[in-house]
Amino acid sequence: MSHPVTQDSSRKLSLARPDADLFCRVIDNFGDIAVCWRLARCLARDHGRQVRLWVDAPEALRRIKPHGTAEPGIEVLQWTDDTPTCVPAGCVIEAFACDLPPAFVTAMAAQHPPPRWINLEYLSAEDWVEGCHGLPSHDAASGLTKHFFFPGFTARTGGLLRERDLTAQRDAWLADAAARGRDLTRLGMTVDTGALQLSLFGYESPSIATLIEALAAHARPVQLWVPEGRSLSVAGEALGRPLRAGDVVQRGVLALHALAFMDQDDYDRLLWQCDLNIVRGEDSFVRAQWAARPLLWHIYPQDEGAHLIKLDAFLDRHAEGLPEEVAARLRALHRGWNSSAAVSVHDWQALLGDLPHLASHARQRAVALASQDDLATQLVMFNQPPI
Ligand code: TRH
Repeated sequence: MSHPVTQDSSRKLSLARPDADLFCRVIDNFGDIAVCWRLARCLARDHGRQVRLWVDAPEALRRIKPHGTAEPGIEVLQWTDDTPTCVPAGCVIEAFACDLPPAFVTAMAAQHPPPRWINLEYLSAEDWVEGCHGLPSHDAASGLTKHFFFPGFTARTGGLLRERDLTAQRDAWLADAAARGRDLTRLGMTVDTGALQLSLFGYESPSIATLIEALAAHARPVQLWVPEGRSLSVAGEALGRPLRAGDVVQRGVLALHALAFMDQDDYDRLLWQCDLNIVRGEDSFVRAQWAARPLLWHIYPQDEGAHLIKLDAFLDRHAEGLPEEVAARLRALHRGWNSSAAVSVHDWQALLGDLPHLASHARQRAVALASQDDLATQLVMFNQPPI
């Protein structure tokens, strides 16, 4: 059932009529395909569904799954202009309003009954999401109805992507020192157990320079793990030398380790073992919450500062229950990190001082979020009869 992504438009489809067709257009970076791949895998692994995943830029998928995408129940196909005509699945998911191929929509309209057409939206913690989740929208051209499916943080949204065994896997890994040691060595990490552990996966930010300065002067040793990418380039500029995977740079008590970009599942392990994770976009942001560790979110920047409204909406929910002054500092730090001005060394030091509060808070938040149905489960049930 599983096939590597192919560039060949003459490929044969191996799933006769799967349960879901999932279309993904990669806008930039990895988030679009990261979310779609994870959803496909949850549908296949946790719900036994068969999924055809159509992606226009398979190279992005290869970056997060460098060892391939062989997975029972999932067929990954390149979405090209000459997408073959095939019988659409009972559920067709258009990720992030990516516009389905017109010929495919025509094929959907020819089905009786037509497939359930889902528009999977980006994640937001804003209040309006509850009112829009599940709403139908009439497609005049085809006469079909599509439904908006909004991920979210509350019971009246589509929930968050979470594998059924994720918490158990995380806790087992953390409890098994030998497995942990093996995995971390495999990732090129030599962990100093006495050192504060941080990971950094964001976009460009001038605050990376002040973060390095604050960590270098911390009261105890620090290891900062930075996978290849945009933040690593900025860290290199701050340190006055280009950084490549495998490089280690010492500044005061800080050891900055440049890591090779890793498999998506390995990235989870990096998050699990850190005391603070700086994450970005959508998928790493959600994974940091399932890691149940303090996080700092580099939100994907949008025109006219629209992302700052989303950032505030998340912080309103996330900071609930934190002591007022810790919440205020966390909010100010997020604002600073997501602006073009640098966070001060003093503010970074305050964050490090707040870590014990933030750590127990992150554990409570993860438990509360995990009590809601996950996104794939909700999607299966959203279809009546369930897909
Ligand atoms: O890559 P992102 O910035 O993705 C995006 C896109 O820009 C997208 O267009 C936008 O809509 C969306 O954000 C909001 O960040 P994200 O979502 O965190 O995706 C990164 C994925 O890469 C995530 O699944 C984790 C994974 N990853 C690895 O697989 N290996 C690694 O080494 C690292 C650091 C990350």
